[in-house]
Amino acid sequence: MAVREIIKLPDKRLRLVSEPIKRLDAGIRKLVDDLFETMYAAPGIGLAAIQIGVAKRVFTADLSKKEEENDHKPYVFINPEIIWKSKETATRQEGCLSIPDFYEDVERPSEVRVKYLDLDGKAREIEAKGLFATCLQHEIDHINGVLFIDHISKLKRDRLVKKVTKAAKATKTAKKVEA
Ligand code: GNR
Ligand code: NI
Repeated sequence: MAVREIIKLPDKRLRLVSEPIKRLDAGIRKLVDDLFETMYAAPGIGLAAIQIGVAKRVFTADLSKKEEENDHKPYVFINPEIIWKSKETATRQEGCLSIPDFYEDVERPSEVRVKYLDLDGKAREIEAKGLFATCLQHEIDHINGVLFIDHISKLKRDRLVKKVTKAAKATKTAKKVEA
């Protein structure tokens, strides 16, 4: 197990569409171990593989400390798909470990049903509401190269992207000066 580096905006890998997982081998189990360790260390309620630079359709989630609405435990979602979403929506403040120190309200379906494989390759379905429903949609967005800032106003998004791009350039220059 290892805590891995979480990649951050403006890293373009966050825009990759992750590949389906074909075989649940030792490599995938190690990846899932690393996802859990990195997620708990952050700490976060969910973490998609692309956030540690691996473009495979898998994420972990654990909301047991955060809410009591759903049945909580550490979850692994492999090749997840949203098979139903409620017409009713909910607005919730979101954050992302790949976009540090930025929080905005996002409106999404308030309940979703998700089909996925567990770590044993067993097909499962889960229905979620509340923060868990938000988290599942946020993570499934990640594996499709979508970020929560894509759901906010263009003005707010452009402002943020400009800020992080400028900060990344400044860090790069500082590193060059050091070297
Ligand atoms: O830890 C996280 N908290 C969170 C809060 C509101 C909506 C979504 C999230 S997911 C985030 C961790 C993360 O970035 N997962 O991709
Ligand atoms: Ni995120």
